[in-house]
Amino acid sequence: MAESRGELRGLLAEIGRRRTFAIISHPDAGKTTLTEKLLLFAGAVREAGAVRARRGARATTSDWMEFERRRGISISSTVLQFEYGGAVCNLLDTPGHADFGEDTYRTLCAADAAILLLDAAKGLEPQTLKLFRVCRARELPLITFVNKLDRPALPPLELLDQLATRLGLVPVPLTWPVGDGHHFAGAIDRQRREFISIERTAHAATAGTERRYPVATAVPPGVAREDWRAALEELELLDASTERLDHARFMAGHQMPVFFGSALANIGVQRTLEGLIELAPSPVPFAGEGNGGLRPLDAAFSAFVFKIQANMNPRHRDRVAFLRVCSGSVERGLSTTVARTDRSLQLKFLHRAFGQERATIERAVAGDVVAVTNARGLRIGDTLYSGDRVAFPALPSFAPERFATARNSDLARDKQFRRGLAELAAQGVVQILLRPEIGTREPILAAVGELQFEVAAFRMAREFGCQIELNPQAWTQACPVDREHTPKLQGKWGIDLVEDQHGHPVALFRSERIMEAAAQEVPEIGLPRPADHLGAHPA
Ligand SMILES: Nc1nc2c(ncn2[C@@H]2O[C@H](COP(=O)(O)OP(=O)(O)OP(=O)(O)O)[C@@H](O)[C@H]2O)c(=O)[nH]1
Ligand SMILES: [Mg+2]
Repeated sequence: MAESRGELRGLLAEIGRRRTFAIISHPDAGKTTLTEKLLLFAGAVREAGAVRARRGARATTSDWMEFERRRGISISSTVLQFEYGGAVCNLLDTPGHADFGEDTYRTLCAADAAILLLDAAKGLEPQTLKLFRVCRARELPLITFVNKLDRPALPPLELLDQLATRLGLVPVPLTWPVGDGHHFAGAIDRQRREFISIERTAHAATAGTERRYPVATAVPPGVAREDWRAALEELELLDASTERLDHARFMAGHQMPVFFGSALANIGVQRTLEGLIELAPSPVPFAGEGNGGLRPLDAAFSAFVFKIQANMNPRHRDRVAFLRVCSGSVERGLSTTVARTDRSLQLKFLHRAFGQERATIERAVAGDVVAVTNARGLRIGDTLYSGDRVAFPALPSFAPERFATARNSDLARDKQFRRGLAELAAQGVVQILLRPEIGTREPILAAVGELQFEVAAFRMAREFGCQIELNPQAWTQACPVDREHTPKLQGKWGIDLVEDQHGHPVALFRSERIMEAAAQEVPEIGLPRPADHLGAHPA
């Protein structure tokens, strides 16, 4: 607890500078590219990398894993902390692919706001809509960035209409694009009535200087006359028909500010960065589990683990737990309690994360994401606190739908095989299920999507030197069961009983129909109804 009134004020002022937001969307809309460009314009990187880097050129900061760089997709969320304009930003780049949805959902639990990305040619895509619903359930304020206007795009008014009708909230464009495709030169800042363009740089790898032209003057350089005329007409229409941005309505999720641009071409990035700092909320109190109520921001330290990653950097082959600080502050060496085990844990080293890199820090406050190293006993979802006890609600977990047995091709590497799989399971890459009669010899990998298996096999080879052979299995559903009820399922309906990595019983079913039949006949086992079965959602 902050001791004096002055310290308390200082702590709250520090917390007030935090902006912690996640970038979410359907795969490929440009989250990682926008992340990289936000870093570039904030001065956190000098040169922007590309998702598919040219030979010898930089790759992006957030897609740092080898698998990501090879495939040009994000498979895991990344934490990037940087300062800009007096604010301390904790930016969370998330994977768009549904197979990694669990990671994205967990990461959203650590954010105070989200940037929803749209591909201007595609509009609202299914995965974006799904993630939008998750944000709504968590009451996260949303900011939209319409990306890829350097390509032929849907008419911006149509995009706004999609947002309004399909999301059911009021989009408030703060900028407006002029032209699209090759003609896209910049966007109009509606508040300041200025057209903003950006100086071109080689491969848009460095941040060019922004140029602003009052809308009232002649057609700005580089803009086609007809595009300018069309944009001004649309602007007039917008002025007459759209609401003004109201901070309270934005925070309550009724309004959504919208920016337009091209992350790849650097267009609109600077204005979006400024908008984010201005609009994104500073941290608000998190609710504890049960009747715990809200944990005030100035209460003693509390945090939860939303991500675990090992072997991040060849220089630091260790295990990192990422904590979202929810209240108070944490100084290096602080003694905390892990709510799940009631054990104490001293936070000997604190780090600020920047993609694969990290730097030691002495202190972090509510809103920050900190990386803690070698915290062996920590699990995803764990709460850490000092002072009054608190436990934050469980993080969402998805029921796996795909299963494969894993075999180690090189029996001499059995230790690495077991250690590697346990480590990947702890990181949430896949779940590991064990058949008690076979033990760890041929574990079952369980996942939401096929890509998770590929990542697991790739990382087993790279990080643990184990070539694994995966054989798909016919189960389609898995469900945790209390041990006392397992006899009621034993030998029935072709159910297989296995154990998860913590030794808890799990029932495996060969079809959803069988699972429903079992749930009807033995209701006390508490199998999920089909509706729950899509995966838990954050409270
Ligand atoms: N033309 C154009 N291409 C873009 C733009 N932004 C991103 N891209 C390209 O779109 C592809 C996907 O970009 P990413 O940044 O990896 O997209 P993402 O949303 O992070 O993808 P996942 O994390 O895999 O879901 C890459 O080839 C980018 O170069 C843009 O503004 N214009
Ligand atoms: Mg990405």
